[in-house]
Amino acid sequence: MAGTQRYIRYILIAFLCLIIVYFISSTSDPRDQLQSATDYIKSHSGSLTAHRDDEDEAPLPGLDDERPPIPLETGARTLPSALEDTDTTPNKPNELPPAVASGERMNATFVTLARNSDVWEIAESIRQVEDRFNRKYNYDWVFLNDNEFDEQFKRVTTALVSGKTKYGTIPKDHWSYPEWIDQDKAAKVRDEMREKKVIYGDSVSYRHMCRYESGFFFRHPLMLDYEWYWRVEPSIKLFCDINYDTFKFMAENKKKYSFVISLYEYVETIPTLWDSTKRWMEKHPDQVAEGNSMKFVSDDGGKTYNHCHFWSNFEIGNLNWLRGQAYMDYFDQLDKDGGFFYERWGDAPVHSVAAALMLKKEEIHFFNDISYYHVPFTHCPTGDDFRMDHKCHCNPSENFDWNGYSCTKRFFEVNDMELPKGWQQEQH
Ligand SMILES: Nc1nc2c(ncn2[C@@H]2O[C@H](COP(=O)(O)OP(=O)(O)OP(=O)(O)O)[C@@H](O)[C@H]2O)c(=O)[nH]1
Ligand SMILES: *[C@@H]1O[C@H](CO)[C@@H](O)[C@H](O)[C@H]1NC(C)=O
Ligand SMILES: [Mg+2]
Repeated sequence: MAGTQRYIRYILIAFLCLIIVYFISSTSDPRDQLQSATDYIKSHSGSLTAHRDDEDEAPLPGLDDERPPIPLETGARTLPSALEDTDTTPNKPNELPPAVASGERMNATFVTLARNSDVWEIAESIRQVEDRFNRKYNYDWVFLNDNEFDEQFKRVTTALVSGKTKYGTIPKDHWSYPEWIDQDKAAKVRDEMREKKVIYGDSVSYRHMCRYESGFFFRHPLMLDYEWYWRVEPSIKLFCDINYDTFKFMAENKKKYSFVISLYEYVETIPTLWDSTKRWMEKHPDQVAEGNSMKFVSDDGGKTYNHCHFWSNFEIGNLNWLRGQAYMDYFDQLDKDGGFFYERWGDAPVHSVAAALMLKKEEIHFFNDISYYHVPFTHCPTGDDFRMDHKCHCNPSENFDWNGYSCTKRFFEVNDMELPKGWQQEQH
């Protein structure tokens, strides 16, 4: 009996050893394969970049032309299939993820106004902007707040931004009632707007925010170091790759202001904005540009406002224009008239009317290639080819451009621009 038991035990141990030997040999296998893939590449075309250059079409503007060769270790995974010419699914990448773009940088920064409680929503936005654009350009990012930023906000945002981050507190007098404002009158307006359910109509902080974005952010000491800005808000999305320096584009094409979405403003929030605007025009006729975009904001040659505006939660613009005499005179007129508090003027119509009247129409740019979402609207470029080429992930049926509430078609008309093919199919 005891002999048989020992015999069985020997067999079991031997079997176990066999399993262990098999296990060790099979786990070392992939390493062998990787080794041989590397050898394979070495014995073939030499480097991945050399191979890819044959296939590349004309490079996109601003893309780094001298891409560093891909290290063989990482190339090994994708290379064999590329060499054997079997297509990847669903298509071959038409370019490698570019490293940091070469060349000079513009005097530019991102800028975000936010509360500490916005940290996760702004983190989402930063990640989108970095992935689609800024990881190649590493521009700085300025954060502004009416309270001091806390450690968590700074840690999270610093970790996500590829450029330098700067944190500014807003001086009290840029975020409070000017002395000429009758605060009881302002409070009554807020009550009325609450009754009428005007969006943010009863909010004090929203009004300070709109006034700040209209007249102060570009004068913050941290912003004085820059000439160009790109405004980013919490919870936005970017849907397409941006493979060129948008700031450089603005400078080289003499643009001062830009947009991606335009629409009609709620009338209840700006009933007298145009009256104030006319007061400024009468006082400063010289500040109204020749060849401006009056037709974008007025249907009757300037008698009334048609409520069209560029949506300012996205902006790429020139800070020196905003800091200039004309814009400052315009803002001072509006601020004196009190509509930021007696009504609920938004910074979007304020920036838009200013841009439309004091810039030449060629100085305003529609960034069709910056596909963008801010609740509840999407700009998704019209045209399949464009979207594929730029690796867009927006749903074209959600494009707002040709919707009846959008003013973008009007912008095209004012500027004698041809509407893109297929716009009629997207008029939802
Ligand atoms: N520091 C600070 N930032 C604010 C305050 N209110 C709004 N903001 C910021 O100002 C910008 C605009 O505010 P939003 O709340 O996004 O206003 P909106 O875009 O009109 O509306 P929704 O995005 O639809 O809520 C965002 O970047 C906010 O983070 C505030 O009281 N303090
Ligand atoms: C950037 O622009 C600002 C504002 O025009 C200017 O004061 C500053 O000197 C510029 N910085 C550089 C490096 O050119
Ligand atoms: Mg917002």
